[in-house]
Formats: sequence, C-alpha cells, structure tokens
Amino acid sequence: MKKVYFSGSIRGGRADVDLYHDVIEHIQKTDIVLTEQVGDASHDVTEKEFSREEKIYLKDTKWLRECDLVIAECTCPSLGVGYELAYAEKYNKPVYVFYRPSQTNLSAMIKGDAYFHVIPYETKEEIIAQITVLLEA
Ligand code: 6IA
Repeated sequence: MKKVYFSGSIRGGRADVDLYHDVIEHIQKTDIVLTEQVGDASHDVTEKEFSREEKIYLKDTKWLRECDLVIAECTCPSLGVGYELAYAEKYNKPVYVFYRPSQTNLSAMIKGDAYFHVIPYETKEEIIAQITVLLEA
C-alpha cells in the first residue's frame, strides 16, 4: 500500500471540496491517504483553526517527507498547495498535478517545472481513471 499525500486547496477556496472527497475515497480503496481532512467539507476553515497553524505546518511537512507520492488537484489556486509541491520536489517525491484547463490557467511555476507530472483532465471519471493507473504503476 502506498502512502499518498493528497494536496488540495483549503484557504485558497473550497469550491472543489466534494471532488477532493470523492478522489480521496477512491484512493483509500487501495492505498493510504495521509491528508484526509483536505476533502472534509464539515471543517470550518475560517475560525478556530488559525490558532493551530504551526502544528498544521509541522504535521503536513512531516507527512510530505514520509509519503510515497503526492497527488495534487490544482484547479483552485492555493498558496499552501504550491508550497507543498515545491517541498515535495525538494524531497524527491513523485508529484502528480491535476487541473481542469477549462477552469484555470495553471501557474507557469507548476507547468514550467519539468519535475512535475502535470495531467489535464475535465471530469471526475477522468481524474479517477488516471489516478487508478498511476497507483497501479
Ligand atoms: O493555502 P491553503 O490553505 O489552500 O493550503 C492547502 C494545503 O495546505 C492542503 O493541501 C493541506 O495539506 C495544507 N493545509 C492547509 N490548511 C490545513 C489544515 N487546516 N489542516 C491540514 N492541512 C492543511 C485545518 C483543517 C481544515 C480543513 C479546517
């Protein structure tokens, strides 16, 4: 079983939280997702969490060092996700970046970095099929 760090926007905006949830649930059929909270719509992202920021940072960077691969959904731009991608590259973790070209103009700092596997998709079925293939590899 692979340890997957799933990266998706939190304070950058929660428009895709239901998609994150479904993708995480799919990965969990075969593998481990360290960052289940990214897909949890029931968390309040605006309140009490502000007091725990250092704890969140230390826990997430520890998971990034421990994971086998990073899967990021980047349609909704997020500073935290961008940071995580660079951090994962620093630790030589395989990084798969998904985005919907019809809804975002993905940053050149992500698209232009040949280290990342950047995968455009449009539907939930497509992203799930692509993730199935990469987890089987
Ligand atoms: O800048 P953003 O908040 O959009 O950054 C999102 C990324 O940072 C995600 O991929 C997470 O791995 C990480 N991150 C940001 N906030 C949290 C967090 N807050 N908990 C865990 N990881 C986080 C508390 C939980 C929240 C659902 C309320």
